[in-house]
This record gives sequence, C-alpha cells and structure tokens, in this order.
Amino acid sequence: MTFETLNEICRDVPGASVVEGQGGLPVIALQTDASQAQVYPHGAHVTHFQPVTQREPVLWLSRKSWFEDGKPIRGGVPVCWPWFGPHSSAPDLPSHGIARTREWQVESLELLDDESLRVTFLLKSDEQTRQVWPYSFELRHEITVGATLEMTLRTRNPGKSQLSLCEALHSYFRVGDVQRVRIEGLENTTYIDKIAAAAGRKQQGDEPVTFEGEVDRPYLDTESACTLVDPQLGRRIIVRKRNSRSTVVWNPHIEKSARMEDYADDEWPTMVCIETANVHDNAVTIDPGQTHEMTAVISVADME
Ligand code: TA6
Repeated sequence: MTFETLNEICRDVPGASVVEGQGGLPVIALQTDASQAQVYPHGAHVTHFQPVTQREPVLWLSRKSWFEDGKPIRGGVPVCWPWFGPHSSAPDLPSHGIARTREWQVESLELLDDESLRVTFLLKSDEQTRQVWPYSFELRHEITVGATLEMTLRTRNPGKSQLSLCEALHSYFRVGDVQRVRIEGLENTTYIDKIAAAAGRKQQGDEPVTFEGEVDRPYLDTESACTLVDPQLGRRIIVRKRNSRSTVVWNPHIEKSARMEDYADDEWPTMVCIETANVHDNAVTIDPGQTHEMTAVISVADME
C-alpha cells in the first residue's frame, strides 16, 4: 500500500498516522493515552509497544534487522504461518512460512470506545502463495493497542479442502539481562528440546524456566498464561492467550546469535521470545468454510 493510501486510512482516526519507517518502509504509528505502538504492513509486523508507564519498550527489535521486501523483520512480533520453523519437506522455502515476508493490506483502522486503537490487516491467497502452499485462505491479523497489546490471528478457509497448519505470534520481549529473568507458567509441561534434539521430549519440573545457555523449546498442550519476571528492569510481562496450545521459548545465546546476520552479537542478553503458538502436535485443522483464531494479550506490571 502506498503512503498516500495509508495516509487516507489514518487521516480520520485520532492517534493514528503513517510515517516512513526503517528501510523506507511505511509504518503505522498508533498513539493512545495508555501506550504507543508501531506496525509495518510488511508482514503485518508489530515492531514497537510501550505503555506510558514503561521506561523501556516491551518488545525487542534488533538494531541489525532487515527492513526490505522478501525478508523478515528481526524482533517485535513476526507472524509465523502456515508452518513453523523450516518447511517439513522443502528446506529451501522460507523459515516460518509466507506471512511475515508479504505486504498485507489494511482492512480497517478504528478508535474503540475504550480509547484503544484497532488495526486489522488482511492477506489473501494468490498465485505467489499457491506456489508454496496450494490452498485458498484469508488471513487476518487484528491488533488492538491500549493498556495492553492484543493480537488475534484469524484464518478463514474459503476453499473446498481442509486446511492443516501451524502458527505462531513469535513475540520478542525486551529484558534487562536474560541470565537474570525467569518465566513462570510452564511448570510441569512437556517440551521439545531443540538444542538437544536427540533427547527429544522432556518435562519441565516445578521450577520456572531460566536461561543458562541457548534455549529453544516448544512447550506443548499448554493454555497457561506466562509471566516473564525481569528483576533488572523491575517489571513483569504477562502473556495471556486464547486458542493456543503451544508456547515456544527461545534465546539464541552467544553462538547462535553470532551466526545470524540480522542480529548483533551483543544483543542476546536483552531479549527473550515467548511465542503464542499452535505447533508440532498442536497443529490446527480448519474445515471448508470455517474460521480459526488464536489470540495473545501482552500486559506489563511492576515487580511485586
Ligand atoms: O521460535 C524459535 C525458532 O524456531 C528458533 O529455532 C529460531 O530459528 C527462531 O525461531 C528464529 O527463526 P528465524 O527464521 O526468524 O531466524
């Protein structure tokens, strides 16, 4: 969408504007009494969310991120859809699917009665998507910015065959020091340890998740909210969810982050991913004519 079209959409909505973002890409800036946020139509990608109570942004964004066609933004909340991680049978296809590297259309933008702002992005199947995923779909990403950041990923199946897919709102959170944080809410949950892949599935004990090294874990069959406790920034980030059965936790630590071109070597202590997902055993199927939606709600509280 051109700047002019986006300007037209934002013009009559108090608190919404479109500005030139990184890489010259348009970005929608949303300002409310409670918070501010930024969302790129590129990937329908939330890159910034900061309640007025917070000195630091809630979302992490790499200073080396790409901001260009065909490449994913590193940080914020990438939309992983309709597969998660590498494609199961075509390794040369993009990791985490097709949604995060496409430009989405703005379907609606409105100021709600509670003074929050809601923008809905739409991505429809086309020739390009059918080349890598031979199905018809309508994918909407509804983002509501206020005291919380609420994101709903909604898949409608307009076709005649059942859809089977994986999905994640791959949220990157800003922390003071990953070696000092803990995640509560995943106790006694089964996870796949992708670092010790040979070890396969493991069970989290009744202790919180902590980060002594690289951690890459899809936790399965869990609908629990997670709390990211950050003593250095003196806050707790709470990730609530609906219709999500998986939570993926990731920090690349030293070696993996050094291998990533769009991730600075010294950034790994400042981020943690807690991803609201349906992956692996928790893949979803959507019958013809049906709609499935998954929601993440991000909020922040001071440390008790
Ligand atoms: O969510 C964790 C993960 O699957 C990791 O394995 C790591 O690859 C991360 O996603 C980032 O993936 P990306 O394709 O964005 O580099």
